[in-house]
Amino acid sequence: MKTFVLASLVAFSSVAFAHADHAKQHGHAHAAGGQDMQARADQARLSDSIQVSACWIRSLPAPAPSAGYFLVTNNGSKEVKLQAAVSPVYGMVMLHQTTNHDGMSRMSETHDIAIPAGGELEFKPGGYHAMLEQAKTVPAVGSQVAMDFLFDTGEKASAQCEVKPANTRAH
Ligand SMILES: [Cu+2]
Repeated sequence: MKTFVLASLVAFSSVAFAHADHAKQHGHAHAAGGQDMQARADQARLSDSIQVSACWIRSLPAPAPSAGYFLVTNNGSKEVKLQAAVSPVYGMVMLHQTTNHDGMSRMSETHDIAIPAGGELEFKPGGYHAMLEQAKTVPAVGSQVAMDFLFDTGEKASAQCEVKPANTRAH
């Protein structure tokens, strides 16, 4: 697992730079996985009980990756785990978590993020997010990007994510 250490007060551009480094180091290995995930998403059944809503993307100019934020709602009677996300616009999507320790912000790849039965989990700046890399086209601010979310139940949820400018801090 790769982790990043960032001073919490660094400018936003430095955060973008760290992401770009990450893409350079790991882009190839994850790209094949991205295609597999897309195939899995195409075949997965749309869930009746899991929804993804309020999805938006903080769009950064390439080669820096963009970040996706959204709300996962689990109306089912069992805990579910989010395993992966895919989008036709990005060659690679990873699930990341940002944590803070002693004034340092770290970002690491994460898997199997649990959403409790009857509960919800918000992916938001400073916490969980989807890291969107290898943009095939640069989506215009204000446009919508489709994303599919894969769960350990074998089901998926779909969302349309609004593209917002790089300086967007929250919803
Ligand atoms: Cu990230």
